[in-house]
Amino acid sequence: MQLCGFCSTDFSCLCHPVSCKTKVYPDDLPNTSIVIVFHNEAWSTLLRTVHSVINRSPRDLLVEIVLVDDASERDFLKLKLETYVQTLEVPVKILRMEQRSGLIRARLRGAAVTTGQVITFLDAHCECTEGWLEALLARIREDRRAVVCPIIDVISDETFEYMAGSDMTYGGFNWKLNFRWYPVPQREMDRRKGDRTLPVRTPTMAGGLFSIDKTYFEEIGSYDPGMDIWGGENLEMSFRIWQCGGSLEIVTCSHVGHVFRKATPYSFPGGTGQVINKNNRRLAEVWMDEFKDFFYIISPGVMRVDYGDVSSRKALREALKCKPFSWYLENIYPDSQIPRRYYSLGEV
Ligand code: LR7
Ligand code: MN
Repeated sequence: MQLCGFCSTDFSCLCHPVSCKTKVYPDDLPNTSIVIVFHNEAWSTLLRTVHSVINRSPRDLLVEIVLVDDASERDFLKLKLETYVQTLEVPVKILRMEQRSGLIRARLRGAAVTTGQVITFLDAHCECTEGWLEALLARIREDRRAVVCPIIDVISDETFEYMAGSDMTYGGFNWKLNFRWYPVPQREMDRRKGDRTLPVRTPTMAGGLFSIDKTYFEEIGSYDPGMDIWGGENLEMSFRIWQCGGSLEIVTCSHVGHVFRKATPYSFPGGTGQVINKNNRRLAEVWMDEFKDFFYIISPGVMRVDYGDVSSRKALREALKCKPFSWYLENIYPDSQIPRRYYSLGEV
């Protein structure tokens, strides 16, 4: 049952399943560092993110906030930002990439300096709600190999108003390797015996907002540092977590808002298509086995893109003794549009 209380300014009264509000979490939750990477972010949205983290997280669970500036060109993100964060009651570290590297390598840099037990990644234009953090950390306390995402609520990019997201969608992808939201299938409702406060096992994540045990993040191969700028890292990590023995979940009692923008506000050095295709090829080559052919047939142009050297990622897969992609499709994403068994590919 859902209870959608009346509310005006207090974000704790979003549309939660009733028992999220009455949940009691253990006293000994792991603590976390927050990593936020940004390139040319607006002052207001960046600070809305930082202040909501500080105001809506229990102080003892919050070790620090790590801001990684991916070579922004806006003046106010330099000295002005450094001076401002010194006034905050939580330690804030600011790191600067020497050159534009993209969100993947910027997150790796941020993660490397964290000292918390858990790393929590956020985009630079978010708003955390009351209780967001406890729910995520409690699940990691139960199982350090659970990688957990909040429900992502929608912040309008025109009015900046806050709208609750749904607990009935989860992450998938299509043959072009685009991340997409799909309805949570019946099997997942059955597994949770109708209790919508239990985490939803999701085949993929959107990528920007999640918590992961720090040592597990390192063990499971953090990120592919060969990926540039934007895109693909979310599917790469999703496949890797599932295929290598972890689980990826949406914790429905945790809500974080995100500004969904209609257009990308920054440039893609090298060209948007080129960058995304390269990242996608890297993940297809390493994780998708023969199923990569579906991607190549749907997007033949991708074959011309040079994806560099993936031997160290293949070695990682070997070392972690990860399962094949067919296992993932059968067990984690049986509702995928990709046929799990086929005789031949191509046109008749
Ligand atoms: O070159 C760059 N350097 C950066 O530091 C490009 C981006 N960034 C920063 C940027 O300032 C932002 O803070 O990286 C963060 C993410 O970039 P966005 O906000 O432009 O990405 P997005 O919200 O459009 O895209 C989603 O998919 C991305 C794929 O690479 C990342 O995983 C994003 O984190 C991810 N965002 C979310 O999951 C929020 C929910 C959106 C959905 C669905
Ligand atoms: Mn974003």
